[in-house]
Amino acid sequence: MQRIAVVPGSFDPVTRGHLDVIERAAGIFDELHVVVVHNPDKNALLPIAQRVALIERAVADAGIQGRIVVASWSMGLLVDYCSDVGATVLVKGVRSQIDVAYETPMAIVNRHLAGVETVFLLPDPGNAHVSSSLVRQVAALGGDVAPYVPPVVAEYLQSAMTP
Ligand code: COD
Repeated sequence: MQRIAVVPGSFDPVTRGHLDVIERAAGIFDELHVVVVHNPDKNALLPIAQRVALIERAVADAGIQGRIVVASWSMGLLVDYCSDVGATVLVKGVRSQIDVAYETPMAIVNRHLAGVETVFLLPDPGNAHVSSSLVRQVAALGGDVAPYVPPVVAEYLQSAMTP
């Protein structure tokens, strides 16, 4: 049986922390969907189509594009996307107790709604401090984001933020 999983996120923008989780999840599952979802609790920087394009470039540059589908979802429940593509597992990265507290109710509800299980991966310690919001802040203030994001994202942010 094909094991299909979904890695959802805002990915605004995709970071080295996200890419690490995506790469490790791709090693566990037969097919992986990386899905950009609008998070209404966050002020977005990049349009969703741009986030999708940057993830596609980053996974291609990392040489892990083989069994990875990059998509976006704005049609309702995330578990409906899972059902559309035959995915039975969500993969989330958890960096801290704050992430665990945020993710736990969603994991329970997604299992109740559709029987979709959530698998949590711990971050690589070198990426545990990395977040998209930190990247957005450093970029907005003119700092170097290269240590935190794939090269394609660093190039994009540098050109997009330069007046
Ligand atoms: N290392 C490891 N993991 C990381 C790192 C890092 N450095 N940075 C982020 N992550 C993890 C996050 O913990 C998260 O699991 C994932 O990567 C994505 O992170 P973000 O910040 O890009 O995305 P979020 O947290 O804004 O995404 C939230 C979702 C949109 C995925 C969430 O709100 C969701 O699942 N929504 C579903 C809507 C729905 O169906 N709701 C009803 C039922 S719950």
